[in-house]
Amino acid sequence: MNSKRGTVIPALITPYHSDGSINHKALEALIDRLIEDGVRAFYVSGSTGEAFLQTPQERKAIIETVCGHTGDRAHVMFHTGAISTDQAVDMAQFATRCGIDEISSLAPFYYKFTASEISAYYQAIMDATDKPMVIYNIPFLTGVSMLDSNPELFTHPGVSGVKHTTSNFYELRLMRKRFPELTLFSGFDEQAVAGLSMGADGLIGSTYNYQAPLFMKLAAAVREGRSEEAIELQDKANESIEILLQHGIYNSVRFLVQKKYGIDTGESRAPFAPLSQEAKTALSRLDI
Ligand code: MN9
Repeated sequence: MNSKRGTVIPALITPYHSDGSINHKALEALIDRLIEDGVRAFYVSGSTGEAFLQTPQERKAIIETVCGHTGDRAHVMFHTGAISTDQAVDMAQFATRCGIDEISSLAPFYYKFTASEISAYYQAIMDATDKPMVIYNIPFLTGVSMLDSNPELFTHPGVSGVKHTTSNFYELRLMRKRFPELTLFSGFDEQAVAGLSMGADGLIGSTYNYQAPLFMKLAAAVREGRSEEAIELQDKANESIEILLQHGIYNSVRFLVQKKYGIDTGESRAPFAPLSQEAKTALSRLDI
């Protein structure tokens, strides 16, 4: 069902140079290593890419690099989400010209936009591109549960799927039943078995930057009904996730990408804090 994208989709990190500028070469190296490890799709410029700490120009430069470098080796999903409709539309148009395969967006956030304002925001993006829309449902950060606020979008002909980053698996199940044609992605890596068991077709997340092959095995185990093995693999994956949730997700993911692939990923921009020595020690001990 999910063959062109594969099942495990890294939400790509953004490597930085020590001066804070984007390290496009390191990004290309990471893409190559992940493709070698069996990845067939990337989610670009999302939470894990730290898009909200970047300028629109930087986000455009990133998608240009990703599309240019992957060519036809992988399916590219670009997250264009922003508070401003105009900015989201402008980036979506640019990314479309770069050759992305799908567009995605979270709900505009911070101000409590009404359901009709959110609907108009998605409509404007879909009007600006011919690429299918993957709704990014992340209620704990946007304050909006998309199925509650904008059910009409789920049957919109421009919508191809949902990235569901919440632990509400009942809601995921409802989406599976009501919208069988949509491709559903589970967003919390530490709960991947639950997401896949409740109807997700695939996984999009931060830790697939360094542990995609482990999750490919986990997804196969769920698919083939080997539930004990799937849970064991989840426990194994969660050894690192437990540490990163405690010490800072994105700098920990950078550290583990560097450890696994030897790629210089730099540090997340402020206000994210650098990793503590304690975190580095704990992460160094991991067997990934
Ligand atoms: O979208 C990611 N969510 C955020 C996916 O970055 C907010 C996840 O992959 C989490 O980083 C991960 C740790 O909670 O599951």
